[in-house]
Formats: sequence, structure tokens, C-alpha cells
Amino acid sequence: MTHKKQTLGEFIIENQSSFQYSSGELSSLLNSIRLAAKVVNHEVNKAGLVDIIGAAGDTNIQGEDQQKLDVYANDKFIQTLTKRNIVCGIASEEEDDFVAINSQDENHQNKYVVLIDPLDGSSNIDVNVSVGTIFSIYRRVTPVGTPVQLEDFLQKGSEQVAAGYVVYGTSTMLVYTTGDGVNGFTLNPAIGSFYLSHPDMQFPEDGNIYSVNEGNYIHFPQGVKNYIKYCQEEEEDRPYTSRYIGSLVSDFHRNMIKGGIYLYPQSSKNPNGKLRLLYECNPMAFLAEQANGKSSDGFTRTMDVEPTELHQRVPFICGSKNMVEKAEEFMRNAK
Ligand code: AHM
Ligand code: MG
Repeated sequence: MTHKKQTLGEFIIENQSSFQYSSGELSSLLNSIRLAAKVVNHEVNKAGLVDIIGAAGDTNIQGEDQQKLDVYANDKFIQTLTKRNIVCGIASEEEDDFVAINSQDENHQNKYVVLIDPLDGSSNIDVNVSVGTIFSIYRRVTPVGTPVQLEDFLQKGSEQVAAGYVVYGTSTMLVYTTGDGVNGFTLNPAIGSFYLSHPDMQFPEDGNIYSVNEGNYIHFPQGVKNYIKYCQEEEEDRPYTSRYIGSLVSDFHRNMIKGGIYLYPQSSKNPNGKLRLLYECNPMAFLAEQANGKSSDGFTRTMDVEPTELHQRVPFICGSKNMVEKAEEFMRNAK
């Protein structure tokens, strides 16, 4: 039996009513992300041609300056999200401060804020390894009709209304949640449409992959060191396999499909770890929980951490439920 393949555009509209404020605005917002993702994908895919068509800093054939891909991705997402009257502000890894969207929204009627890492893992581009876009969406907390404020962005992850990522990998996928499970869509580059390829994605409860930058082992807290040793012990289902791409989206995506745990702990060098709470950890935590996984800093649920600044970092342990709980046990016991 052949089924008609559902496109992302169709899926967004058809599932609109499962969202509690189903005014169509969130659907339109998700559609802007879908469009920007395609444009960025096209550019990321040309990255290897840089020597032929010009590198960042060069001038291209139209006389425009070539941009670094992360700057390009940032501009594209901001441009696309600004066009529809839905988003009042955007915070991005690429911008020191949040961007208030006043030009299109003079009366401050737009209700949503978006936090985004436009191109995560961009140091991987030069070596043809996959990168990703991560996004997180909230409703503003300040009243409509007033300018967007920092507090609209500093919301706990548990307040997210949607989150997702795009992985520009061997194929390009967009994976997102609006709080009703996680669905994955694969881009057919010949046609330029995303199709539902991974409905209702779930982390296996257990797994045998651990992903951590073990080069930093010496700087890790004792609980993490002990957990890593546990992963390496010879037991019935261990040692686990170590897989670390160094591209959060790809490591997370693989672990969600195969079962695994990702750790970016605090270290003596980086007391809060490296990853950013608002546009890296919280969206991944929302996806993880929606996919039957778990996410914490070792002690506190990621989505319960009270944000104090836009670019705040937190230790991050995320993945299959039983694996994260085991790592948390090691953290507690080493305290
Ligand atoms: P970036 O936002 O500067 O690209 O850094 C985030 C990336 C994650 O994708 C990845 O998991 C991590 O940094 C890798 O860091 P490290 O090289 O320290 O292991
Ligand atoms: Mg990043």
C-alpha cells in the first residue's frame, strides 16, 4: 500500500489544532523557519566550493561580499522571521543583545520571541562535517502593545511553546516539537520539500552510546569521571560505544534514534560548561522530554533552570532516560 507522503507544510497546518493557542500564528512562524532552513541548507551545501566560488571576505560575482556561513545563516533566519507579523524579538548566538523587531511591528502587536543558534558547530564546516540550526519559541510575557523586553527572553525552558533543530547532514532534516511529541522531516533536495520521515520520534529508554569530549576528562567533576569509567567497564551491556561528532545537533539526533547520552559538563576551565541555556540546551531538553528522554545539569532539570542572562551557559547531560538518571546518580554520589 502506498501512502501519500506528508510535507512539513501540510503537517504544520494539519496539526495546528493540537496547539493550545491555535491561531495559526505559530504555524506561520514554523513555516518561516522551514523556508529559512531551505535557504541556509542550499548555502551550507556549497561550502566545499568555497575555493572555486570565493571565500568569506571575498567579493562574489554580483559584487556582494561573501559572508561567513554562520553570519549568513543568522541574517537569513532574522530576515525571514521578521517578515511576518508574528515575532516581536529574536535572540541569537550571533548577536550580543536581542533584536527587537520594530520596523514591521510599530505597535508591538507581535506575540512571539525566538531564540536561535543559527549555525551550531560551524567549525565543522571546513571539514565537511554536519552542522545544525537550533531554535526555541516562547510567547512574550510583557503585554502586547509595549516594546519587547529582556524578560521576554529570560523564561524557563518549561515555558517553551515550540523548539526544534535542522541538521544539515548526509541528508537535511528538520525536527521539531510543539509539546505534542517530536516529528522529523527530511528534505528532498530535488523537489525542495521536507517530508515526514520520522513520525513520533522517541529516545530508547536505554542505550549504549556515550558522547562527551573526553579530551577534557582531567578537568571534569568527579561524578562525570566516575560515570565515564562506568560507561567503559566490562559488564553485560558494557563497555558502551563512544561517539562524539562535536556538533550538538548531530550527536543528539543520533542518540535519539539509537539510544545514548550526551554530556557537556562543567570543568575546572569552564565552571558552567560551554553550551548556552537559552538557544542550545533548552530546545534540546524540550525535544528530549517530548521524545521520552531526559535532560539536566546533573542535578536540576534543564528546563527548570531560572535564566539570568541571554548567553548563559549550563552543564548539559541529555539523552535516554535511564542513562541520564544513571549519570545523575554518579553526580549525587560524588558530591
Ligand atoms: P558553537 O556554538 O561555538 O558552535 O559550539 C557548540 C558546539 C556544539 O555543537 C558541540 O557539541 C560542542 O560545541 C563541541 O565543543 P567541544 O569542541 O569543546 O567539544
Ligand atoms: Mg552554538
